[in-house]
Amino acid sequence: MNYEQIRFESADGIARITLDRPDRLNSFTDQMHEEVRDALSRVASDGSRVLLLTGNGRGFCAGQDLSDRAVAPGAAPVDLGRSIEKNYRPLILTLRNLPMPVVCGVNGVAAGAGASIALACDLVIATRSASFVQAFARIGLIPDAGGTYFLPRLVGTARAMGLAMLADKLTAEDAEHIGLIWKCVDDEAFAATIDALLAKLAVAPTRGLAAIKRVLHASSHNTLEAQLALECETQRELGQSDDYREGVEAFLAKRTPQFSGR
Ligand code: T3D
Repeated sequence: MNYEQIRFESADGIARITLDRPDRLNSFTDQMHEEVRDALSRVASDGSRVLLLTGNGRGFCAGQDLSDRAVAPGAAPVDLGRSIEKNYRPLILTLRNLPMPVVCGVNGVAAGAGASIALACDLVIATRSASFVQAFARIGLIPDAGGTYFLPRLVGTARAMGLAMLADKLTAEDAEHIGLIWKCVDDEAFAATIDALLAKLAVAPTRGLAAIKRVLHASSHNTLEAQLALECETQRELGQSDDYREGVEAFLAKRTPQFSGR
């Protein structure tokens, strides 16, 4: 597929998807969804060991492209459920289920479903000038694309309620302070920080990282007993991996491990 609204690169175990409609703050159209879907299916099978999702220009993503919607007074109502079912739900589930770390590089404002998509990723790094806006309430909607799931789990119900109902801009610094994201870094350091992180993750024990992702996410709905059982089962499985053997051998030999990701 030829991409017109995103850019996709994959090399040395690192895949990068860049949303590329800067004049519309990278808001999502049907076409962009299709292109991202296609790129994600390539990431799943091209040997990538880490994925970066980021945006081009001064925004990360402003959610759904609202100019795509015919919502003039008197017009037939739009079925937003259809758009969510077709586009946003599979996107969020794919990001969550990819067996590798997904890094979100929030290069600017993340609004509406754009904010939810960022929160669906595993490590969110934002520029200091970036911001997060739960813009949904401004147009009479609820946080979708997983927003109502991620927000209370990341920052608690009180903060989730305030962010969702007031729809105020949250600075990247405040997002880091309240635990909504992993880190915010100076704008000038953003590209280098992301590159270093991707390089580190691309040679890490990928199978182990995928398991960390799966098991940590499972903890949000498991009992302690079920979680302990899952840890036991997962550790048993990882104990059979090449990377575990290599990690232990390298530790004992006092050398740097060479993880294959298997
Ligand atoms: O609909 C469905 O399919 C269901 C799913 C819904 C999921 C959703 O995401 S609903 C929420 C949709 N998103 C929003 O409501 C956010 C709308 N945008 C904003 O509130 C603001 O643009 C921002 C807070 C993100 C940034 O503000 P600011 O002042 O930095 O930029 P701006 O001037 O508003 O935007 C720059 C341009 O991008 C501007 O176009 P112009 O005037 O230069 O020609 C603006 O219209 C355009 N733009 C920004 N967001 C969108 C957009 N165009 C279309 N759709 C957008 N979402």
